[in-house]
Amino acid sequence: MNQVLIGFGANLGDPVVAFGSALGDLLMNRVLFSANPSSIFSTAPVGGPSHQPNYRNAVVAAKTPCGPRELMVRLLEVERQYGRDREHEVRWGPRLLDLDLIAFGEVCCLVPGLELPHPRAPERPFVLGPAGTLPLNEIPKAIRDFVRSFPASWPKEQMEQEIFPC
Ligand code: PH2
Ligand code: MG
Ligand code: MG
Repeated sequence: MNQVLIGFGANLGDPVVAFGSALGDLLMNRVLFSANPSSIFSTAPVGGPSHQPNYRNAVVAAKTPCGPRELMVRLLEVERQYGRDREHEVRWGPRLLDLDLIAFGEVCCLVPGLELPHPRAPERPFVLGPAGTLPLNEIPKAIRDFVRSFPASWPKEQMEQEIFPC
């Protein structure tokens, strides 16, 4: 099985409910195993339209029997099931559920529709902060050094104190 890190983000609907049920689906359908979710954080929008609501963000460290491409397809399917309509949305605009494949083991690749590790993850506090609350040995190696060197003070200021419900 492969060690992966998945980013969860949303700023429409009820993000906490969406996160919990999306992770539940991925576990029930045996896409993910041994999932370890971070807490959920409230974060100011980065990029995109200026007047969008704050996001909720979390990450989940997990194991998967899928390859990177198949996992990506499964994540996109779940986004769709939860109402995400990529054809009618603004880039980096408000969304009901965003599931980002942040890193997959030690894999580095750049092919259409799949870049690993996620190209913007190393500069995104809303990914590195939550990831920093998980044990480092559960963070895929491709992204571990970025997580290790991210300031540990960040999550304390942003923590919503919500347990990831799954
Ligand atoms: N996702 C984006 C763009 N901006 N900002 C925050 N705070 N959280 C996100 O998840 C996020 C974002 C594109 O996916
Ligand atoms: Mg995405
Ligand atoms: Mg995203």
